Amino acid sequence: MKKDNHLLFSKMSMKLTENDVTDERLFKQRRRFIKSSMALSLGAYFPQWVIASTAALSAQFTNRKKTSIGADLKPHSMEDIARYNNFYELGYDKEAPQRNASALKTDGWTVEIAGECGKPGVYTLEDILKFHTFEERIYRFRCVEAWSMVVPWLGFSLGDLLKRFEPNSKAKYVAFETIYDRKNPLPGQRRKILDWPYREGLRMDEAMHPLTMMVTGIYGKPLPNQNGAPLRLVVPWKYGFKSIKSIVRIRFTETQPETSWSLSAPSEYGFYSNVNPNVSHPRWSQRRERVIGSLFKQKTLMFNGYADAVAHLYQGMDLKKYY
Ligand SMILES: Nc1nc2c(c(=O)[nH]1)N[C@H]1C(S)=C(S)[C@@H](COP(=O)(O)O)O[C@H]1N2
Ligand SMILES: [Mo]
Repeated sequence: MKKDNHLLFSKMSMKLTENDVTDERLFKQRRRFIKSSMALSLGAYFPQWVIASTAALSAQFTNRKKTSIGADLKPHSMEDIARYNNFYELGYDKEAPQRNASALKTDGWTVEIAGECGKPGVYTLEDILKFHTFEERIYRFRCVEAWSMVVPWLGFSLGDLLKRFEPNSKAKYVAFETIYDRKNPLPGQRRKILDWPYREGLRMDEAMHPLTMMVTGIYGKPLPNQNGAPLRLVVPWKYGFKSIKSIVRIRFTETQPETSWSLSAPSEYGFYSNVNPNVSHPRWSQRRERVIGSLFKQKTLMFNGYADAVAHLYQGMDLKKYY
């Protein structure tokens, strides 16, 4: 019997109260409210809807149970986040994933856990998600192509999930794979643009780092297919291609796993691929980034702004090399 993920998610999101996540509509209203308060002097007339929404807004933004991670960042709109994508399985131009989103079927999703651990097996999505507390974290997201966004992800620390499978002492790395059905490939998988399935990996300490996230939603709603439904990785200090989408397999390994982009162009896309403005891509600079939906470029930050939290993981490594 197939499980409907949307049913599963609606059960799951019922556990989240309204105050736990950023509702995009309220977020926009709040900004409008702030703008209008600045524009109007004290005692000036406020339109009724502004007054009516203020109580809900203050509850939404002061009482929600969410981490403060990224509270200072302004997230992009859902339209931007769900329209401008890289998801080669669903096509190669930026809007193709949205166009072809319905080709990805997420009903009855399972994740195989394999390799160096005590609890290998095939788990349903429900098995994977139960026991976890969902939280919203607003992260910077920096693609290796030198564009960036800010996204309010919903999910939990990957480490909390991995621990449940009892990785053993040989587990030095974690490998991830995206859905690939040879007999029924997704539109973008009919050509061998990459050696399918899309594969990614992390060193164990990177995978267990509390900032590394297993993501199931954006703006408090289930992930759009084009953003990697029903389950994806987000590693905010690494270039976007490390954040593999629509995961069906997780394997604990003793040796560094092969990763799709390194296989396809090893001199351009390394295993580590930490965001680093001081090391150019062979074909372009990484100093600055184009902010999606804006005319401006901004400076790229070391480790995408997460250096305080993650730099210690790379002590002794030569950060001038392109990893
Ligand atoms: N399976 C899979 N995962 C993927 C990709 C892909 O093509 N296939 N693209 C990567 C790249 S290059 C980026 S920048 C991000 C984009 O995530 P977004 O579309 O949610 O912004 O997904 C990453 N994960
Ligand atoms: Mo990317």
